[in-house]
Amino acid sequence: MIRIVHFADFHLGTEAYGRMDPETGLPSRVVDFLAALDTMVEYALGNDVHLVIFTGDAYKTRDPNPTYQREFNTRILKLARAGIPVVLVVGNHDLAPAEGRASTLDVFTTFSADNVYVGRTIETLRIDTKAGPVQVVTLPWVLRSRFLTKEVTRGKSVKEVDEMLIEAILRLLNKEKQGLSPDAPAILAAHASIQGATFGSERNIMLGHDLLLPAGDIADPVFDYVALGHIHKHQVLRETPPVVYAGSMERVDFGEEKEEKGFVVAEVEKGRARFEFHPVPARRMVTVRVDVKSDDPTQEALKAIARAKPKDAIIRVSVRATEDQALRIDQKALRDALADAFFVASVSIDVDRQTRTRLGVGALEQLTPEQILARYLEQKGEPKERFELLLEKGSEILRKAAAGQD
Ligand SMILES: [Mn+2]
Repeated sequence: MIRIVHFADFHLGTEAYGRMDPETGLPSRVVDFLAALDTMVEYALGNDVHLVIFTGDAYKTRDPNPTYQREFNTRILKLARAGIPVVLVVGNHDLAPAEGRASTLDVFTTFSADNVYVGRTIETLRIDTKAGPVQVVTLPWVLRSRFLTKEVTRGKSVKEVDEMLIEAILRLLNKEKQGLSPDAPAILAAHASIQGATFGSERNIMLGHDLLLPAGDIADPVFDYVALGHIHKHQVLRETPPVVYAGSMERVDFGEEKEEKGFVVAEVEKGRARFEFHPVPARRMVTVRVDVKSDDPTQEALKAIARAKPKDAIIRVSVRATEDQALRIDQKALRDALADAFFVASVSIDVDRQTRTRLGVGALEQLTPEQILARYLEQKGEPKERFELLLEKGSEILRKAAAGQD
């Protein structure tokens, strides 16, 4: 039996909702992310783990600064030097945008780091672990331009191009499947969207133009475990073989506030696998919404804030009130109640839309992009139905943009 730690979507360099940490000189959110990574590394070192698989998106950007690279790479090397092979699958955030340029993970290949494998093409890695050999088929994020030439796609619709691309990927994947040996467990490690997966609570799969790979080809019984990355919400798509999104280890935005964060531990042998989700103590993100009903709006808001347990959380507060109520809200009392929060993302007081005015609190930068969009649409005097539609569609695009197309 081979014990595997599977984690994904690390997105180091996510700095939003934090400050500079004076002790480390790093953004405080980066400190959070590294703590989550340390939890995983310590688990792997202390629990006889034989293989670590990372299914993509190490950094927030494709050109992370040297400090972030040092922090991530040091931890990967710590595992490798302890005799635990590490497979790193290239995600869309890791990928160099142009042919010939290096991905953020290529450094391990450049220095031929022992025990570190970078999956940047569809290929099969044969790795000897302390518990025996294992085969890992890697399926990194696929760039259209690497598979299909302009001549081939000319005049084709988006849907047709997608179909051609899926066909090309599956053809390569099938070749790898056919080359697998029946003697060792086989794992598929992919960074992709798979049909049937659900995005986070606030995300909508239809808007994103992600290539959707058919679940049937991915959940092939030729594999004993399928490790997935790309979608930040941890989820299990199939039980046999297990097809698992590890999910991200820290919250990237408020869209992930209700998701549990962590990594997966799988015990895999030929023909069977058991797995378990291991939560990490990720930073809480909380949205407090208060729809004022009484004539003591401050008390009402304070109660709601207390219920949300702001201590050490990233918190945003949105109070909806009539113009009258809004004027009576003691904003200082609200701020005081949030004093021990990790970070206050916003405190906004929205005057009920029917009055067609909106009372902003503080500077524009304290509003969410959605709130700013709502203001803009209101000022334009959009009719109600159109307003709602534009706000909904606009918000979706904003969330997509904020999450960096992942
Ligand atoms: Mn991704």
